Amino acid sequence: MECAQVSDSEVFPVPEAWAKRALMDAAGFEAATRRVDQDPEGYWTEVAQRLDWMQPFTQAKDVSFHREDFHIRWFADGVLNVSVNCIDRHLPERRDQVAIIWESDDPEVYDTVTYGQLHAEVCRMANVLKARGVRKGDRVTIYLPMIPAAAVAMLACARIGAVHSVVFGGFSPDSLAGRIQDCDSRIVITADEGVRGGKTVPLKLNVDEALKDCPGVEDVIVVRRTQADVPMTPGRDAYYSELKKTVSDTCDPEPMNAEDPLFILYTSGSTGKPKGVLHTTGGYLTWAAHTHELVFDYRPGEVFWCTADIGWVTGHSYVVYGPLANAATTVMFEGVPNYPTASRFWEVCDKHKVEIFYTAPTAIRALMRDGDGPVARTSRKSLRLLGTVGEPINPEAWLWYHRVVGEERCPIVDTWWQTETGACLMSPLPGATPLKPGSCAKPLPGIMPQLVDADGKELFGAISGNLCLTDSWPGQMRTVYGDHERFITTYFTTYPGKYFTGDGARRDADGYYWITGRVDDVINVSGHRLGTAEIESALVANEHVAEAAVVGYPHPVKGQGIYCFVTLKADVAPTDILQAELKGWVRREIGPFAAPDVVQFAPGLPKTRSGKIMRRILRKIAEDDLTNLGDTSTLADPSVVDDLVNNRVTA
Ligand code: 6R9
Repeated sequence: MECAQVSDSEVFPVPEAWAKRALMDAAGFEAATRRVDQDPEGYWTEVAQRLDWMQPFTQAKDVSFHREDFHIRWFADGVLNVSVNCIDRHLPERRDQVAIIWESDDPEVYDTVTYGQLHAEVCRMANVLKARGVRKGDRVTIYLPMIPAAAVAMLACARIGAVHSVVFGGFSPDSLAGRIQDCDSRIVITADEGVRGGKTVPLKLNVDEALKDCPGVEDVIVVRRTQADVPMTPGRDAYYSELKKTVSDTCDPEPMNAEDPLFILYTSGSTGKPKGVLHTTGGYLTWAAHTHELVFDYRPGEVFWCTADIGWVTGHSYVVYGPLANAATTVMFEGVPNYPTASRFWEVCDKHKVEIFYTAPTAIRALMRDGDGPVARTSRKSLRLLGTVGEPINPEAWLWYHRVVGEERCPIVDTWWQTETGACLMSPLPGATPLKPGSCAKPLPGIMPQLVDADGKELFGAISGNLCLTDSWPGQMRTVYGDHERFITTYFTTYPGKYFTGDGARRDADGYYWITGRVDDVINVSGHRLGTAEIESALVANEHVAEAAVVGYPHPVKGQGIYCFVTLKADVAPTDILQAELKGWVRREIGPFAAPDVVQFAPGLPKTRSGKIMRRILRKIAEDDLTNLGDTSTLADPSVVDDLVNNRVTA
């Protein structure tokens, strides 16, 4: 039975001091969970009171996951503005409180932005956008490094009702172009260059390259970061530093309906090109702010640091929107964990007196390899709470994080969620939940997980299955931009009437959830989500490649590595040079974080007689689990498997 295995795991009780100080202790957690069950409308109405509404809503929840009557609406007739909730309403008491601490890549350089300054900056950027013709509902692409201007640009869009689409600065020109085209944005905000780990990233040059395929873009606003001399196209490109001189530092906020779009964020799925996940105004902000307070036991003014890039959903919800809605001091870090040394994270914690620190397991595993020394030589005494997100954390890394970084004093919240869910859905609460290393513990009040078998039948008790959610929450995505049908088919048809997460999970006898990873063709590389189909289509776009199949395999630092099986065109010789070339090719086509770890040339791929590639077999080979290849008798040509096994490449 499953449970035997689970009961071995060590349990870390809630520290007494935490139970006392917590906004929600164990009893409170139970009460909230019961309350939302008995009176959902009352519960959700109360949760949304944390925001300032220009016009109150009359109904909190209005949802059906059934195809005949499919709709997801929260607080639908309420009116509010996100930038007002993140800035203006804090001004009377906190004009001079630091909103953003910017820690640059260079450890000698940092800056702070107060709420008062943030207000003026956001208004200026909003006015610049308006002057360039941006109106409510228009899409604005943001391709910026981790500098305060990135948060300013997002909030400026929110102020005037424009819909932002932030594209991670690590994406290639091609990936950027695809995202600009898909949402048809006429304007791009970028920087001359980004800086990471002592190296520059040619953001403006990437934009120029991307725009060769985006004739619809009329305006490029360039924020100066390095002052590099970059080409400027007259009539199209302008420096923000010039534009902002011409506008006022006040800007009336646009009253937005709760269900008006706030942003689009592209994410990888199991098929086709990345999907534009659309989030709306009222529900998203309610959920980002509520979970930021609950999960991190957050009180206004505390110094909160989420290391994620704003190009990913974690950066949206826990660098910008959640913290700022809660009047936080949020740290924005431009650099990388190991530059200039493996002590960097902890030095930044000491320098800015960080109280709550939130990062990805891959960073922890990478730092763990350098041993305890780089951690031990810092103080970290300001730290009270640690968090992880993005992928399952292995118990070894969890224990190291707990013992070495947190000195057994700081609870760890392992937060499970997705781009689609807007913010956290399952996590321990530091004052309420005993911790089990590697488990994201329990659903937050109002979240209804269900495990189902392949046929969609509900599974009870301690068991593994496919993870669904049977009901909505305010921060749920509302559609795939431009393709509502794809939204419904992707998430609500595998198991009709339920949202399918794409994750597998195990529930133990205590009702704790353990995410086992994706059950679809999505892989998670260093916490970055990638579709194997995307990498395959990048590979087959190469002139030498006839066919490709990509799978993930366990990687000690990245979580998963990228293993590519590539069939070359008939007249192409399989050389080491070509192998390296193909890795570089994918890197350039998608972005550096998508570079394959392994390329194995395959004269043939294992296919069924109907031509379907049997990925199960390829996964086993990539994992080096050759004893257990399963039934290969249904293959069109079973001998291809022998060739693949004999020529397996070690990373
Ligand atoms: C927030 C974010 C979502 C996928 C998700 C799951 C994995 C995220 C996790 C986790 C185990 C956790 N994931 N958090 N797995 N434990 N605490 O990462 O969004 O980039 O959309 O990725 O990441 O597989 O389905 P996103």
